[in-house]
Amino acid sequence: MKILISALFLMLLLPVLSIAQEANYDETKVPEFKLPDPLTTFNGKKVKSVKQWEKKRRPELLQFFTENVYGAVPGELKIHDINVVEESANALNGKAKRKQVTLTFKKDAKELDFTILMYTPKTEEKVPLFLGYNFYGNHTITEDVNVQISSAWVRDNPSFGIVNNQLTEQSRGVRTNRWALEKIIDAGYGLAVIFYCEVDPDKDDMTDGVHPFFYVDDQQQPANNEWGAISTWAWGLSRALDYFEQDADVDASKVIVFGHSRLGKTSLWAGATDQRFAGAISNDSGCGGAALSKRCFGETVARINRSFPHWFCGNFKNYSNNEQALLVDQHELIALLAPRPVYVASAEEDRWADPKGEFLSALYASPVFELYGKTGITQQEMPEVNHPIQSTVSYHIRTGVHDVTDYDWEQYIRWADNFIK
Ligand code: GTR
Repeated sequence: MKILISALFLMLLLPVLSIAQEANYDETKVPEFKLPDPLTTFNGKKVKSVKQWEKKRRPELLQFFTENVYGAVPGELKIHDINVVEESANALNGKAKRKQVTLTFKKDAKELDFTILMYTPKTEEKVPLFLGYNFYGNHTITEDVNVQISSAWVRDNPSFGIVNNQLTEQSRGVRTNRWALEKIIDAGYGLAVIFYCEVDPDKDDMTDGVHPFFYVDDQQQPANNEWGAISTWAWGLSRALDYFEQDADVDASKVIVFGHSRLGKTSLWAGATDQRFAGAISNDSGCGGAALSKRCFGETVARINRSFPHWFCGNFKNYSNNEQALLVDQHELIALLAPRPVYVASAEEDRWADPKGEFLSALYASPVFELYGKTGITQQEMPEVNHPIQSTVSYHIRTGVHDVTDYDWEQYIRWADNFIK
């Protein structure tokens, strides 16, 4: 009887134990792993020139990430309508111009639109611009009452006044702390933001957002190699860039794609898939973003696939508890940005995102940047906290938690001044 009870107890406990194993915080439990060399092709040939990288290695890496990690965009969908819904030459106490631009997409009876909120410095010249998604609607990044409240689905957050998946006036300005808007404008940059759920709601439902635009017959979800949510969000950023190419205020050759956390995974993938982006910033992007998967530290592939089954493509599930079988790791995602500047940032207390794994990714991506004559990360050891390393590949770890702070933005601006502006 005793044995039976213990066996039963163990059976009940097993799922809990395996969940615990999916998040490791012990450096001694990091498995031995061999990272693929970004400059050796899948069939073992050394890449010695930019030409070999661009003709052979880059395409095969991009294809692997596309088919096995984020998923392919199944077709083309161009902007159908551009509608400037509101603008002002005198926003932010006379400091900036503001524009709210809705992009509409149509196919058969389907229609989708999302709105870009942009602030640009008051100048006649076209300006470089940071572009990024926000988590709770454009009106949350500023107290500016002229910013419209989105009606898209959003996860409830009663402390922000988000109830029944609807945004309300109460959520205005609740995320100003994450967007150093005045600093950005004062430094001569524009800032453009989009509410990510307008492109694809962040839930495990592949019948909403932009996904169904490409379904054939009664298809309900993407094929295993087709796009998860991160790919749809990256797609949306590229469509915003299509728009900037015709906007009089923006220098479309100097658009830096920025993102925090899941949206940092997205900014890296957007930068990798769309070489028009001048640079990319990953703020605390962690697993499936800048952090190496094979270290299995903090959040793991198994854990992220279980908590967020809709973020990656179906094929990525093959690597849950099987990271060592991946033919790539995330340093090669960063390498896909080369030779464009890329910034990887971590936070000391954000162990879930594995700061060390994020640093190592930036370090091991660097040889590809060096092939182009650019400077990557040249030191093997992580820098001290609040001591950024800035070059074409940049990295910092700051004090504090998983968040975006003024400190982060100050570093991004300084880096953009030197490597993009
Ligand atoms: C967490 C997730 C992380 C990160 C974060 C976020 O729950 O495990 O990978 O993406 O969410 O986006 O806020």
